[in-house]
Amino acid sequence: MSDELRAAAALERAFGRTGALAFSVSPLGGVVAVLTAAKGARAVIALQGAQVLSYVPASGERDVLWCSPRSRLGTGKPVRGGVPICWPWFGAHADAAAKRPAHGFVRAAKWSVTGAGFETETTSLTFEYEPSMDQLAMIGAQLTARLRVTLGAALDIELETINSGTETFTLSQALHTYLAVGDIGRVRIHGMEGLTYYDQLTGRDVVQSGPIAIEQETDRIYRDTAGHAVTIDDASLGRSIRISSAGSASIVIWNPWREKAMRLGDMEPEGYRTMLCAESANVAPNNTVRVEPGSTHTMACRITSETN
Ligand code: TA6
Repeated sequence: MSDELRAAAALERAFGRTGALAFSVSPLGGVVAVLTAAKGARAVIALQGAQVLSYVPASGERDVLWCSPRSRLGTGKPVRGGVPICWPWFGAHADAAAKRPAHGFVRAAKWSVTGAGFETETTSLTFEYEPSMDQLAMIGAQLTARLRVTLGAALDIELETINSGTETFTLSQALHTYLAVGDIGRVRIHGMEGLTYYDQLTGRDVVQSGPIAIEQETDRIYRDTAGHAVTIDDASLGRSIRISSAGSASIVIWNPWREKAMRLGDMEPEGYRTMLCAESANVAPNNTVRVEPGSTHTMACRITSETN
């Protein structure tokens, strides 16, 4: 029996619940949890990175999340798709000379399952990540990450940062959500109207006028977005996906477009046409979070989809 099968069997014994929660070895390799909830909603979460890979609502429509067919688990790299967790920093580390991984060090790390919850309408699963001694020394703080995924009429993801040390930590983070769309050219994104974004490609601040259309490589950090939900209208699939956030003051909108998609290597050449990242985040320099000693910060997103 492989290590993965042994691990899946042990988790099944410890947390499994018939008709609600099962553990198996994914076709991508690696152990995954499969959550089902009332009325047939389904989600798949990899232990690696505590990464949600799939979310199919009760309506049975197409998966709301996009996942690259070229991604595999267990390669040391994060799966390109689903909801990678950028923590305890977003993007390139502030100390460029230190050659630290982009988006922190937990996206491809092994998280532990620490709890499961079963309610009439929902199934939830909780994961924890304890940084290594080297990682704690790197960040100069005593932090633990906790992720809770709750599946029901929506997909709820909560990322907690627990500071059990004596030093304040300045946190940046993102739930780097990859959404599945029918054709990026027929998508309009609402909810950011009037907000200012930092354009990562030009280095300029821009005020958003009207809905967002994606017609080229797009890499924007909308700031001070608290209270603003994002709605992605997908004319091609005839559905609207809504992402509301809490404990988040930034929203990142990203599509690599053709040339960057080719350079990424783990994306099919035309893969950019069927995906869009809309990320609940807290991004420097305007929207970092000071996590005081003894405190816990929670960032959450709620993803729903409605067919039109
Ligand atoms: O969230 C947008 C972004 O920061 C882009 O700049 C791009 O780098 C993307 O994340 C993907 O990053 P990754 O490290 O997964 O290739």
